[in-house]
Amino acid sequence: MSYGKPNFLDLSVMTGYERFMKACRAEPVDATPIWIMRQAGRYLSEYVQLRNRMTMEEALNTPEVAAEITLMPLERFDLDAAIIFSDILPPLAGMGLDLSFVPDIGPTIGSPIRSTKAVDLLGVPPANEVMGATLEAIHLVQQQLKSRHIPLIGFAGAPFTLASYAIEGGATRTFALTKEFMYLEPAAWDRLMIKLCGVTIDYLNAQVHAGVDCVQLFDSWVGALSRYDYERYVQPYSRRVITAIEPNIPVIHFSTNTGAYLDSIAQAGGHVIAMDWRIPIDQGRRLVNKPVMGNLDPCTLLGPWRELLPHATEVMQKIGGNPGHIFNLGHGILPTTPIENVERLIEFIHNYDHAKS
Ligand code: 1CP
Repeated sequence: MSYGKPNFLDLSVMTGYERFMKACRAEPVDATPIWIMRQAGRYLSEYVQLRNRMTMEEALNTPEVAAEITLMPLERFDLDAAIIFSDILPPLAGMGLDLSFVPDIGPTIGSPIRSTKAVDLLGVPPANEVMGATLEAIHLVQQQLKSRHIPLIGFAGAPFTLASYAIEGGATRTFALTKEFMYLEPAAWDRLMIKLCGVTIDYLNAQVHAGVDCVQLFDSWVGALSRYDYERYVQPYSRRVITAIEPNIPVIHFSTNTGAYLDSIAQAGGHVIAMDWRIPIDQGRRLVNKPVMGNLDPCTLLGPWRELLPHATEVMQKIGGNPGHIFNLGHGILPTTPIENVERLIEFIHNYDHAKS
């Protein structure tokens, strides 16, 4: 497809790979790169059909299937990046926790961590041993993507978000058990976070060696904490992970609900800071002083185009042609999203002309 008028500079049309990698380094691009969090998932009928034939675990553990799902959104849409089909939680199973994906409920941990002894029983196995299927899927996807000139994003859960699932056993509204453990057992919390760091660092670097071009660290639920608790109980560990990632690989550091301390999130590290819609993206960008990703509310894709258009325009106007922006939603795309809205949004972002707005 054509991208219409170049956005910021009169450059020749770039590949998705160039557009994405340059945006990570705050270099000028011909059009704003766009991908969509959870782009390989339930809003795609072909994904739903495939999942009717097999469980989440089967899909995750069969490299050919994981590769096929990763490529599904690229067959439909003109996206500038792919993200490997996996989940943030399987590494917890590798550590010895009893993970299952329960249909219509979500991931649950059978015997969550409720004691210091449980922390000490957790293993720290190498990713090659326990995440082999995902690493193999990365190989398979990269064989397809090289000729398409699209980067592949690898990912992992950040230590806090992983710890919250390990302790709560599943989704939670208050994170009360996680915070209670953090306050009551600070030494065990430290041991737990160090183990999670070890597993996450090894897993992200194994993904890099398998061929991903970029990694994203998902700290989806850390916004449950105050700034004080983030800096005291979490930031050192997130920093430890990010600083240990192979050099020259862009790191996207994602969180939600952290507008009040996004500067602190950025100080933990990451080349690109991803934020949700609760903070205007220009305000967020000033706080982090780095390239940014985001930040459209996924619910805006449920409405008609006449409502989606002003919301997407607002994000673009707030960026105002400054280099270092990857367009994305502020959190994962919802299963009820109409496909036409995704198509129109991508076309709109690629053709957006900052000079005219
Ligand atoms: O594009 C993609 O879909 C890539 C694959 C991907 C990613 C990046 C999946 C597949 N999961 C994730 C990350 C993930 N998983 C996060 C971080 C991103 C975010 O905050 O959205 C989190 C918190 C999870 C945990 C998880 N796994 C949930 C959320 C539960 C909760 O606590 O509210 C759910 C529902 C899952 C299952 C899952 N993972 C992925 C898919 C497509 C699904 C749905 C499974 C299905 O098909 O029923």
